[in-house]
Amino acid sequence: MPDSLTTTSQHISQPSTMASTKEPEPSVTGPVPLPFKDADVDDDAVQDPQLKEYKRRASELPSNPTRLRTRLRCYQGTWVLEQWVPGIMAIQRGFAPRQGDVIVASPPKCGTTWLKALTFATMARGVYPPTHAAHPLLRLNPHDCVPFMENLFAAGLGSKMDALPSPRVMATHMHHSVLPASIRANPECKIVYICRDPKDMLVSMWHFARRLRPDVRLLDDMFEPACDGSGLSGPIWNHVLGYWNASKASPETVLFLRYEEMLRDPVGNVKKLAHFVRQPFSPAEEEAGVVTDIVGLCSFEKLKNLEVNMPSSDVREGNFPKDSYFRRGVTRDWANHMTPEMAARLDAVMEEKLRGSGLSFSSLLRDRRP
Ligand code: PAP
Repeated sequence: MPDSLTTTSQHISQPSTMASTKEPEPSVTGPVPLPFKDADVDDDAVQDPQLKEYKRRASELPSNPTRLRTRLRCYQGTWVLEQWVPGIMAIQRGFAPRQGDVIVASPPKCGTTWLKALTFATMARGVYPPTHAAHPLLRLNPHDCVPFMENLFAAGLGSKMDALPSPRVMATHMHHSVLPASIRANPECKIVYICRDPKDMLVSMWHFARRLRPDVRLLDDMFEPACDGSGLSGPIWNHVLGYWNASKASPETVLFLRYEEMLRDPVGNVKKLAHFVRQPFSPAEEEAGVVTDIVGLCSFEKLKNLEVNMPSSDVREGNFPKDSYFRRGVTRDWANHMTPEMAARLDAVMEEKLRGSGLSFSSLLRDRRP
C-alpha cells in the first residue's frame, strides 16, 4: 500500500469495531488490493491429498457437456464449472469467516465486476479516496481487488485470505444453498447479491464465452440449458430465489441488488450498499461528492477505458482478456440476439419458477444510465 494513502479521511464513518471468531490484523484496514492472483496455482497446495480427493469426487458428479472451456458438474443441485467444484468443497469444509467480511455474490455475467469495484471503492475509501490519482482501481482490474473464492480455494490458496486485513471483501458464484453454514447462518458476515434479467445474462455469457470459443452457440449451448436449469450456475431461478428469500428473511445480512436498478440509480444504490456494510456516507462526504466520485470511478466508461482493462493487457494463456469483462454495459441487449419466441419462452420459465416469491423479471425498467 503506498505510504501516501495510509491516512484515513476525516469525513468517513468508520465501520464499527467488532469482536471476531478470528482476530483481524489490528494495524491495517481492509479491503486492500490483492497481493496475489486468485488464478495462480500453488503447486505444493494442489498436491494436497484433500484437494486431490475433491478433484476425484468432482470427476464423478453428473456432467453436462458444453462448448465452454470446461464441462459443468452438478454439485448439490447446482451446475458449476468442474474446476470450481474442489474449491466449493474446500470452502464448505474450511472457510473461516471473520466479523466484518463482505461477500459479493452473483450468478455469472450479472454485474459482478461492477459490484466488486463499487464495494471495494466504498469500503476502502478511508485509505483510498475515490479521486486519488493512485487508486488501486486505476491500475488493477476489479477482479484483482476482490478474490473469487471458488478459484482461490481450488488452487489451494484459501489460506491467503487469512493474511488480508479486515474488513475483507470476497466474491462467489455459489448458490445460497451451497454456502457453508459459517457464512449462511452468520449475521456478522454480510452478503451483497446482484442479479440481472436472465436474457441479458445469457447474451452476455455467450459473448464472453465466444472470446475463447468462437463456436459457442447461443441457442444450443446457452439458451436451452438455461431453460432446463442445467446451464452455468443453474438453475438460475434457484440461484436468484435463494438470495431473494435470504434477503427477505434477514435483510441486515443479505442485500439484494439488481443490475437494471443499479444502472437506473447508481448513487442511491451505492448509498444503500455503504449503509449495509456499516460504512454509511457522512453528510460531509455526501456534500463533498464522494458518492458520485465512487460511481464515476466504477462506471463502465471509466473502467473500460483504463489501460489495465484494455485488450492487450495481462492476458495469460487460456485466460479471458480483461476487456472481455466490459462489453456494452446496458440492459435489453438480448433483443439484438434472441428471437421474440426465445425471449417469451425464458420469461415464461422464470415467471413460473418465481411465482409467489414477490420477485419478477418481467417488469424491469428500461436502461436510463446517465
Ligand atoms: P463475471 O461474472 O465474469 O465477473 P460480470 O461482471 O458479472 O462478469 O458481467 C459482465 C457484464 O457486466 C457485461 O455485460 P454485457 O456483456 O451485457 O455488456 C459488462 O459489460 C457489464 N459490466 C462490467 N462492468 C460494468 C460497469 N462498471 N457498469 C455496468 N456494467 C458493467
